[in-house]
Amino acid sequence: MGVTETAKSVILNHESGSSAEIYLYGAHVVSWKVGGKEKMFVSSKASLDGSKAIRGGIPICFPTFGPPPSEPEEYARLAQHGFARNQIWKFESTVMDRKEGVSVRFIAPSPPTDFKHNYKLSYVVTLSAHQLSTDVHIVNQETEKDKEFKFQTLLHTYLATPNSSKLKISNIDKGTTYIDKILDAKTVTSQGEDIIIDRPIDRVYHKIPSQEIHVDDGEGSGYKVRFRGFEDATIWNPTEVKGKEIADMEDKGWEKYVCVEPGYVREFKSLQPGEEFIGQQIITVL
Ligand code: TA6
Repeated sequence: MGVTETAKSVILNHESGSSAEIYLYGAHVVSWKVGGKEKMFVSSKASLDGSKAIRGGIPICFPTFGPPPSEPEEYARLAQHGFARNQIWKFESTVMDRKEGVSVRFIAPSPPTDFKHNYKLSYVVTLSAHQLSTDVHIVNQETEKDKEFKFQTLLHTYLATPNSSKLKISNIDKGTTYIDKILDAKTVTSQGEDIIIDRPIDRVYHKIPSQEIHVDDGEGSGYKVRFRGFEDATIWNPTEVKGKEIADMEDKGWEKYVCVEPGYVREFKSLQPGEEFIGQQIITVL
């Protein structure tokens, strides 16, 4: 069968030979292999014992992304990227297990007691021959009229690449604005140019019309990252300049990945009682 449960993770195996492993800690994809090759970068210095968020794979950011906002108070006291990546999720069910794909669903536990919102957060991971699809589902479970639930969410995907200095990231439409976190959060308008990693890159693009980003690894392969529901995307690679400051980043780890991170992060998404948000990321190996 294509789904194996262990004490700490769920492992998917597709008949094509592709596989994926998702830790219950953070519902965190820590491995995705296609043709025997690892497609997720995970730092060899990452903590895998649940003591801190895993450096690599696909961390889920929720209910905030980046440093918390200054208000309201219950959001202001959250840690960077929220708490979902540090929670122990529950493996709920196998959604399908056949030729078309192997798919499983996880449910997040209740929020910390001082974050008083009634929502349901679930995550569906689907593996097929050359594709990994990861969907975040958020439902506002309040019943009282007008009790909205606001959040940000993002999939902080570390795509493994052989040499980040050879990468070319493209297909971000001309005219899309981004916040350049390296340039003191300056807002810049994209000219549709390719992104190369020749210095630290940390950009939050707002509402990318194509909803599709291409990564050419410079060695004949790469990825297509499509997203639906999510509108924004961050592109991040710290290079040596900033990567050396990250305690759990392996030496030269920044040369082995680029983060392409679909999300809903430039604004807060608001859900009315009973409303659902679905954010989908579909990564295809090229
Ligand atoms: O998505 C990029 C980013 O927000 C960067 O600014 C950088 O700090 C990175 O995430 C890593 O965050 P982390 O909390 O996992 O160290």
